[in-house]
Amino acid sequence: MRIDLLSIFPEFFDVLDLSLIGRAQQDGLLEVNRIQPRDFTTDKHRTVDSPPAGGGAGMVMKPEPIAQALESVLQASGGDAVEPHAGESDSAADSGPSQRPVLIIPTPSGELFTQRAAEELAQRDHLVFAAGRFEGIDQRVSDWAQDHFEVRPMSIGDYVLNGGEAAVVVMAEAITRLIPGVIGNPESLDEESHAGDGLLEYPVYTKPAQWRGHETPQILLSGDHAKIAAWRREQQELRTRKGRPDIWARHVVAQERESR
Ligand code: 6GU
Repeated sequence: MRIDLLSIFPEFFDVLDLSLIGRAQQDGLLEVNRIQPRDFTTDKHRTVDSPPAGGGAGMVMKPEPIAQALESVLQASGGDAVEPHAGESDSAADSGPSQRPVLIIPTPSGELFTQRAAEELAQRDHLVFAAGRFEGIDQRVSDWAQDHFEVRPMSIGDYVLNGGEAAVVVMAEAITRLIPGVIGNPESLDEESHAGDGLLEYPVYTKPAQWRGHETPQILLSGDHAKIAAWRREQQELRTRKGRPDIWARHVVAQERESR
């Protein structure tokens, strides 16, 4: 997978060089590029923002530096993609319908980024994230980009960040860990919260069995794998019902549909 990250603070993404995602890059499973929109400005001050049309607070990211940064991405990833919809006929034979890169625009007004979205995006081979600061990016970038990308405005939750960068780090981590080979033990992916049937994870314990007056549940020390599995399932249901009634309600509806 190739990931391009556009931001006026490209150093924000240095955390993606650590740990599992850093290793995935070293192993060639993942290529991460950072692009500075200021490199595509022509004025002395390398201006990327401008006051909002129609008035109002704050500043808006100007369209041209971001569009040029995105064009540089298209050129670097096979120049023909710069032509709108190019290659749809000739690449259909070898790789199915041609896939434009996905352009994810982090914004609190976007579609909610969920584990389902992460699973879907982990199948793609080219993701581009364009993080805006200030009050966001001129809407025409998104309109223009439709000809070259599959454009997905996405939000990571109902709260407001100062810019899209932290959201990009969250989404990039959730997506890239699903790429085969990035995680050593892929079985751990099936059991965790929001995977599979969407229930929250069960609580986990390790040695010692007695710790500061708190005990590991006896059943986990019993060696009875069927009982352990049943106990874990019960814990998942309890946690979900109590902590995330919204997920529990959806789960109950899905179960009823299955049993009909
Ligand atoms: Cl994706 N961006 C910003 N700026 N704030 C957010 C967000 C994204 N998701 C939730 N809040």
